[in-house]
Amino acid sequence: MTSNIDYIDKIPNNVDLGRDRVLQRALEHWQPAYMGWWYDMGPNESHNYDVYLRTAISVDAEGWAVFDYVKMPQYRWGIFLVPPTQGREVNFGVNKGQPAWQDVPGEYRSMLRRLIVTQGDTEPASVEQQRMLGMCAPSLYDLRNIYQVNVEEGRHLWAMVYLLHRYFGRDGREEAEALLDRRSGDVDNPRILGAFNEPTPDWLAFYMFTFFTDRDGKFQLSSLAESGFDPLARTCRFMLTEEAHHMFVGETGVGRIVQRTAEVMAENKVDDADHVRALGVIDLETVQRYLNFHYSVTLDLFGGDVSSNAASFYTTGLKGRYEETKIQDDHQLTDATYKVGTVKDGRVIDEEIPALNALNERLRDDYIGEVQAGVDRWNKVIEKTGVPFRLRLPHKSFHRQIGNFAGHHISPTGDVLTEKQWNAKRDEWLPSQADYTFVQAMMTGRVVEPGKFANWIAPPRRGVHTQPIDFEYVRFN
Ligand code: BYC
Repeated sequence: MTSNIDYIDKIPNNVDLGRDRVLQRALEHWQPAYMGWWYDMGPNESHNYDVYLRTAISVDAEGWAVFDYVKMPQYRWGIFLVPPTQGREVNFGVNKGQPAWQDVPGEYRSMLRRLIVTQGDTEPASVEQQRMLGMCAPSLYDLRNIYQVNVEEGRHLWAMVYLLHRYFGRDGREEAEALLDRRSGDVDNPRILGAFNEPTPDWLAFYMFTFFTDRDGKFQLSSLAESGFDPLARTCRFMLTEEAHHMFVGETGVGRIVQRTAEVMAENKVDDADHVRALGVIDLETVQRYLNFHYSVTLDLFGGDVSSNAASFYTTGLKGRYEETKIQDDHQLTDATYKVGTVKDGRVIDEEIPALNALNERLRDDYIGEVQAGVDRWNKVIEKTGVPFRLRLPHKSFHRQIGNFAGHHISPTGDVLTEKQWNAKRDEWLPSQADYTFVQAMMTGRVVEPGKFANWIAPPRRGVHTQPIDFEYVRFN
C-alpha cells in the first residue's frame, strides 16, 4: 500500500490490485459495463471534448492532483484508499476497542453491504440527473466544473464497487451490476433514495444540488469514514477530499447567481420579481423556492428521525457520528437521549428519545449547522449590494417525505396546516412549473467563448487551479 497511484495497470489503484488476479479480473469485467453506462448516461455529447480536469496521482494531502486536458471517456477511474493507520480500533458501539476489521464480520455482512450499496447508488444517479446540463452551460469555466464533478462521481462509484467486489463475493458482484442498471427517475427501476430520482433540470437546480445534496454526501461519508470496517473508512476518507470541490461549485454557483441578481436589482432600482426577470436575471424569490425544495428533499436523505437501522449501524460499529473520535463521551450512548421533532395536537414539538435511535436526526442537525453558515455567506453577498432581501432556511419540518413529519402539511415557518391551506400556498414556497419554464428559458444555449458568462450569473473570482478565468477550459473539437 503506497500513497502513489499505479497508472500502469488497466485499473489505476493503490491497493496492489495486481496481486489478486481473481479480483482484478472481476473488476476488469465490470469496467466495460461501466464504460457502456458512461457512454449512455454520462454527460450528453461530451465524449470527444478535451476537458481541463484534475486527476488523482497520489492520496497524500499535498500534491494529490494533476491538471490537464482529458477526454472524459479516457479519465483514469480507479481505486484509491488512504493508507491504513497502524493500530486503528473500532471506536464506538459494542465492539469498541477491538482492532478495526480488515474483513467483513460475518454477522454484519448484509447490513454493511446495504450501506455500501446505498452510498454507491447515489454516485451514478447524480451523473444521470445532470447529463443534459452541459448543453446549456453559462460558461466554459462552469462547463468544466460540472464535468469534473461528474467524473469524480464516477470514481466514487468505483470506490464502492471495489468494496463490493473485494469483500462480498458473488452477491457483491451482482450488486455492482445492479448499480449500473438502476436509473434516476425510472418508474420500474429507480435509484434507491428519493432525492436521486428528482430531475436536475437547470443550472440553478445543479448548484443547489451540489450545495445541499453533495453536502449530505460529505456528512454521510464522514460517518462512514469512522467505520470499524477499515477499508470502508479509508476509501471514504479519500472520497471526502474530492467531495469538497463539489460543494465549492454549489456554494459559489448559487453565490454568483444571487450576486448578479442583486447587482442588477441595485443598479436598476427594481425589487419586484417580474421586473427583475425582465432584466434577464433570476429573481431572488425563485432562488428561495429552489432553496426550499433542495433543502427539504436533502433533509429526507438522512432517513427517519427515529431509526432502529441507524441504532444498529452505530451499535455494531459500522457507521459512526460526524467526527465521532472528536466527541467526548462514552461512544456507546446507552443512557444518552436526544431531541427529535414530531407533530402532536396540531403543533410541531420536540421530544426526547434514546440517542441511539436519534442518530439520523443528530447527523441532520450537524448538517443544518453547516448549511446555515453557507446561506449566511450568500446573504452577505446580497447585503453588500444594498438589496434588503435575505434567503432563509425553511423549518426542518417543511415539505418532508421521510420520518415524523411525513404526511403532515407544514409551512416554511413550522406551522401545521390543512392540506387545502398548504396547497393554496404551494407555489409561493416551492418552484412552480412556471418557475422552471422561466429558468429554463434563460438557459437555452451554452456560452462557449472563453471568459464570457451568461447574463444571469456573475463571473467567479478566480479560475481553476492556476489558470485565468478566460482560459479555454473545454475544447469541443
Ligand atoms: N429516500 O431507518 P430509516 C452522496 C428508507 S449522498 C428513500 O429511517 P436509515 C452524494 C431506508 O433505506 C450520501 N428511502 O433510515 C450526493 C429504509 O428502507 P428499508 C449517500 C429512504 O436506514 C450527491 C427505510 O426508509 N450516502 O453521497 O436509518 C452526489 C427506513 O429508513 C430514504 C448514504 O446515504 C430516502 N430519503 O437511513 C453524489 C449513506 N431515507 O431498508 C453522491 C448510506 C430512508 O427499510 N446510507 N429511506 O427498505 C445510510 O446510511 C442509510 O441508508 C440512510 C437511511 C441514512 C440513507
